[in-house]
Amino acid sequence: MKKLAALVLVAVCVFAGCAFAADKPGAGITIGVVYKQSGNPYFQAGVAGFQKAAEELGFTFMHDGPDDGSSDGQIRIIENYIAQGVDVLCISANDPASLVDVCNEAREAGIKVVTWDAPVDPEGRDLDVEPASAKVIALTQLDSMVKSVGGKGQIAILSAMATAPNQNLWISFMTDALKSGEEKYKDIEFVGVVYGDDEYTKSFNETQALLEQYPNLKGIIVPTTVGAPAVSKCIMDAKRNVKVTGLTLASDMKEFINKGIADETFLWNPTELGYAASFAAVAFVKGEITGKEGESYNAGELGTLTIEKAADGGTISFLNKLNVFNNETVDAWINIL
Ligand code: RAM
Repeated sequence: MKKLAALVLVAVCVFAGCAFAADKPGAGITIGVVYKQSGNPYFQAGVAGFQKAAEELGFTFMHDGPDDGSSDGQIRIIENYIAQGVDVLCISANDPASLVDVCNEAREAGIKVVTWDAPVDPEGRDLDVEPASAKVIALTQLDSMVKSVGGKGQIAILSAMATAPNQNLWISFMTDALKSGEEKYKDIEFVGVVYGDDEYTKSFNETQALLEQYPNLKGIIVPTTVGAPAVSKCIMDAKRNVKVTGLTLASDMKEFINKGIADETFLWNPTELGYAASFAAVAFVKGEITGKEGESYNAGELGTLTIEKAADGGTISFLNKLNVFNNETVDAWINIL
């Protein structure tokens, strides 16, 4: 008898569980997540955000990125998602222009295109979701570097892929500021950008070349989580007095912050970015938003996010969160990022 009661209870729970899942706003929706490359912990943290939102909203999702960080690899993944009939794509692009055609192919098939982290050009997307305004992200790093080098000397940038839309936009705001004639930048000499392609070894080797070419180099801004530990390790091994700042995971940089190679670095929480993109994706499929300026959507724990005009002419919404990692704060972050 007891056994039967237990069985009935299990059956009721399973049934109730299913009914509950079906009631969730994202039930029946499939999201195809595409990121710049596999094996990058930043994107693994982003996927954790999709997972968290999937539990809350009831959608299912697949995720993938090319091993080599190529656009061709991303195009193949997107074509595969189109063939599988996903409802919405959430993409972090390696190249904003080369994904436009395949994204429009998806849109013609009724699939919504939300970009997150690194946008596809406006003509190939419905909405971009970003952590903060590109100008704020750029000038936070530049001003931090200016402070670290005491306002004087040669600085360089080590970026990700040469086509990366997010890094390129940040770099353009930094170089514009350096050319602006503003007092605080007048003794800074910018020597140029090199590309580590979001690969550790390439980033390390490019740093070595920079250090050789510029014996008086004072600092390197690294707006990529993959590049930052490689640049810092190279500087440490070379025993050079060159400062680092940039966008980093706290866990990657603790050692270098503690050693004073970086005074401070920055990042939003990529899990929150994936989480927010999920809510935008579901709102699109449900017809609650169309991606127009002035609309807003519920982003769960992150509150309501509004859609604004983006600098590239498309539309965008921001989390507006940038965390700083320094000797005081880094320990509190290492288990999160
Ligand atoms: C790398 C990627 C990503 C970027 C972060 C800061 O992981 O290039 O796109 O947003 O760094």
